Amino acid sequence: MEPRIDRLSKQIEDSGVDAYVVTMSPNVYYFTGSISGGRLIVTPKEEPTLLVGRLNLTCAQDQAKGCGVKPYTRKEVIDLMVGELSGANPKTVGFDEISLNMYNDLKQKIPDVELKAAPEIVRNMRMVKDEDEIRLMRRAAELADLGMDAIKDCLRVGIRENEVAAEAAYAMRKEGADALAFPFIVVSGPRSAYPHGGVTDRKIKEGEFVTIDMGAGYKEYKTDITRTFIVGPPTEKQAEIYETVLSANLSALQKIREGVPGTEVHAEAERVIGEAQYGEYFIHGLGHGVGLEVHEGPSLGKSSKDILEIGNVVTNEPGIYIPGYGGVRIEDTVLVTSSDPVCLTKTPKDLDAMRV
Ligand SMILES: [Mn+2]
Repeated sequence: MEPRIDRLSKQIEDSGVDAYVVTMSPNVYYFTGSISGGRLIVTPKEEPTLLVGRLNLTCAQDQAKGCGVKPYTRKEVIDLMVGELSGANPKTVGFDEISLNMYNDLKQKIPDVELKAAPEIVRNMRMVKDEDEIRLMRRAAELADLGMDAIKDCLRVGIRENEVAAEAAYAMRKEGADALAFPFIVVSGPRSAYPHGGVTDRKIKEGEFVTIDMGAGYKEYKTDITRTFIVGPPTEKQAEIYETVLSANLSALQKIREGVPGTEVHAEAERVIGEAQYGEYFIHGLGHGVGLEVHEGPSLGKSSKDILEIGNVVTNEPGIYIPGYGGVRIEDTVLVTSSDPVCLTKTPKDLDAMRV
């Protein structure tokens, strides 16, 4: 397959910019294979150049493929960028992301050049995973499942949220995760109504919902999984809420197919939760792409403009959050294929499996 960096140079010409600067580390990795970060300057005709801080020079020289590598000091970096861009004599330069400082510094040197945020070029490329990426994401998902196994083993009355997080992190890292995909969320009791409630030292009590949202990182790729456990037998209301979220998850999963708009997948979950009279408590979009970052394209939500393609990897994470009471979210990382959607995360999610 054509190297990604070459595909980027070609796309530059089609997308109305004369040169492109990659500043986000995951994107630098995507195009060069280097974890060094830096600023990758890509023009349609010349060899791309990766400018890196001296701290990361050896790393970039060892890892970066398909580009030259040059070191910079903070004082030199703007001049070096301008120098690398000058060969293309650009009228417009696109960026995946540009800080206000970088914008102002560049504008002083090249006032007549338009500097344009053009994240969609890279976003659209990264949305469609190739076979190597899918292989790494499958492994990352297996590691997340091992983390969930560890959680199921340790979850009991009296354990603290932070201890639960520690057990899962240890299990995942010991089995080969090189990172956590993002900081843990372990929310118990009334805190389970906070979709992004972090972790505290709260002790878990009998009869509570405990929602754990976490993911493993494996060779730069991430996965995302959420399960809500119930400590002890569920009440009728807990069971009703849980089953509603599960139905929404399973129903939306069947919509995660090539050609389906992100809005439609979200709407399916919304329909199921709404019909159960919990619509007002489903307060976020259904899902997001996952890959080198835990939040990337495509999006599954009310304002999504994306249409699913084969090779997309997205989360499917409906939830119900009742203030003062608690909440449930069930999330898997799902691969869009030419036939049925495939959940990469495989931890069981039927109500019986969630009782600890
Ligand atoms: Mn998620």
